[in-house]
Parts: sequence; C-alpha cells; structure tokens
Amino acid sequence: MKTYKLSSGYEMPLFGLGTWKAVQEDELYNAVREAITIGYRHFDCAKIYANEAVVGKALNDAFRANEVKREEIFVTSKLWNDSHAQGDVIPALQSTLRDLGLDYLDLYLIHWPVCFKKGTEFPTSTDDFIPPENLPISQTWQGMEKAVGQGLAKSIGVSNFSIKKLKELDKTSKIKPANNQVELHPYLQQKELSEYCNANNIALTAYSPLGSMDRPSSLKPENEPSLLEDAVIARIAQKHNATPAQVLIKWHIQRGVAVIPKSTNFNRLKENHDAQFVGLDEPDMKKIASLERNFRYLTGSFFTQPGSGYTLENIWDEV
Ligand code: NDP
Ligand code: 1BO
Repeated sequence: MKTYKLSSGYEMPLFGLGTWKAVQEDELYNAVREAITIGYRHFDCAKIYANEAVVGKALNDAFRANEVKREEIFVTSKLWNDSHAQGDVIPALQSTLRDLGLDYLDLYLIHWPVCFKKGTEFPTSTDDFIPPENLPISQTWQGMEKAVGQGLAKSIGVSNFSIKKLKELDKTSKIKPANNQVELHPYLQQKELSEYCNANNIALTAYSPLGSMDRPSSLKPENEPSLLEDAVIARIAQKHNATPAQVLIKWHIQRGVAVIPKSTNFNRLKENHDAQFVGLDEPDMKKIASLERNFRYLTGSFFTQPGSGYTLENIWDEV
C-alpha cells in the first residue's frame, strides 16, 4: 500500500477505513476484523464517534490472533471540541487510548477549529460554546505537543483547518502539524489549501470521499449532488472496469492524498481497498479536475448558531 512520509518521519498509509456513523457494534467489530484481513492498515477514529472501544476490541483481537502487529497499523483519533483547554488535551487523549486499548496513537488531530465548554458533545445552546478569541488554538496545540513529548501520539495534526489557521498555528508551534484532514473530493478540490499543504509538508487526508450519504438527515439537505452517480465518474469507471467509488478513491491516492472511505459492508470494504489497483490516466485526471463546484457535504453550519461566536466565514475563512 502506498504511504506518505509525514513531517514527523512516520509513514501514513494513503488508504484507510473511516469509522464515523458506524454505530452498530457487531457490524463495526466485524468490519474492522474483515478490513484487517483484506489488507487495511489505517483506521480513522474520533472520540465523538462514540465507537472507539469497539474499534479497539477488534484491533486487539486481531493482534492476539497474530493477524497483524500493532506497529503495522496506523491509528488516528481526534480531540473533541470540548477538550481544547491546554490541560484537557492529555486527559482526552488518555481516555481515547483507554477506549482503543492502545498505548499510543499514530496520529492525533484537533477535530475542528471550534471550542465547546467541557462536557459538551453537541451544543444545545449558545452557552455551550467558547468563542474562538477566548481559547486560542495555540493553547490547544501546546497540549498536542505535550502528547508527542509523552509518547502518547507519534504525530499530531489538525482537521478542518483553513490556510489562515495553518499560518496562525505556524507562528507559535514548535512541532508543525503533520496532517490536515479535510473534506476533499471532485466537487470540493481545495486547490489552494492543497498547494499550501504540499508546500509546507502537511499531508492531506480526504474525508467524505464518496459523499457521506449515511449522514444523519439533520446534516443532509435534499437534492445534494451525488458523486457516486456523477456521469463523468461513471464513464471513467466503465472505461477501467471499475466502480465509481473506486475511481473516487483512487483519484486521491494517485495525487498523494490519504483517503478514508467508511464502510461496514464486506463487499464494499473489498471494493474500496481494491481501488488502489485501478490506474487513472492523464485524461481521466483532467476530466475529474473539471468537476470542481466548491460544494461541501459537511457545511459546518451545525456550529454556527447566532451568538455562538462561530460563523461559516470564521470556520472556513472563505468569503
Ligand atoms: P464517505 O464518503 O466515506 O461515505 C460513507 C457512505 O458511503 C456510507 O453510507 C457507506 O455505506 C457508503 N459506501 C462505502 N463504500 C461504498 C461503495 N464502494 N459504494 C457505494 N457506497 C459506499 O463518508 P464519511 O463522511 O463517513 O467519510 C469517511 C470518514 O472520514 C468518516 O467515516 C470519518 O472517519 C472521516 N470524517 C472526518 C471528518 C472530520 O471532521 N475530520 C468529517 C467527516 C468524516 P456502507 O457503510 O453501508 O458501505
Ligand atoms: C460533526 C461531524 C464530525 C465528523 O468527523
């Protein structure tokens, strides 16, 4: 499997398994065990997905069964928005490690540039938010740097960060973020952000690469465009005797971007893994580039109640 050498010196596999919304425990457990058998070596987790104990059980059972060694897999998790205070980072990470049954993470990310009061999973009122000016990201990052110092995370990074926020972080950070995990697919190609990350040795990971169709209905407007039904993607898939999902996945790997499609279905796990064997050519890449429409499936609007201190403008730093 292709890897990306992170600025920390560690290698991150360019293909992994997403675990958001995988809430049915047996299904997720079996999916992780099956994924390991198929050849998955990168698992994307987060505290807020509320399923790290299940992922951890599956990983540890696979270690005990000698199917894979800890050092052969790459595990990412993410700091939730309620633990941004510098002193809350290590306890949050330790809690994630306990859930996963691991001694260290390969990568720990700040999940969103949004802060909640301690104990808030999802805000129900504006009182649950801490406005950005009251808890600068530089303080959270100092907690992240301590995680590396204590050997709890091999690499650290961010998620949903704009160029402006990466530049801000650069002014005070001792350890540079190794990774920025963002929504990325042919309808949201993030050209400038990709160029900035490439130039600054920040690996990109693409989330929601297939369009995140299983999002809760509250986060899913009607009539959104479907990547998997896109006619251009379908024609390229047909040409290579592949599926649209495989084209969407391989597009990232071919560009040196990590991609973490979620599935708990055995056939789709295999299909997605085998995307790495599809070879897209230059005309395919050009046709896919032409699909840009600056469209986000995950808009971030769930964080922008009036009075929260957060707006779409100050989350994405776009006008
Ligand atoms: P994806 O784009 O990966 O889409 C998941 C959906 O696609 C599920 O409904 C899944 O169903 C279906 N699917 C999977 N494979 C195929 C296939 N081959 N053909 C057709 N349908 C398929 O969405 P996610 O939003 O889950 O993104 C992937 C991962 O990225 C997340 O799980 C999470 O780990 C991470 N993420 C991180 C975010 C962040 O803020 N950092 C935000 C969002 C996601 P089924 O399971 O039934 O196969
Ligand atoms: C709020 C959605 C988080 C997915 O990673």
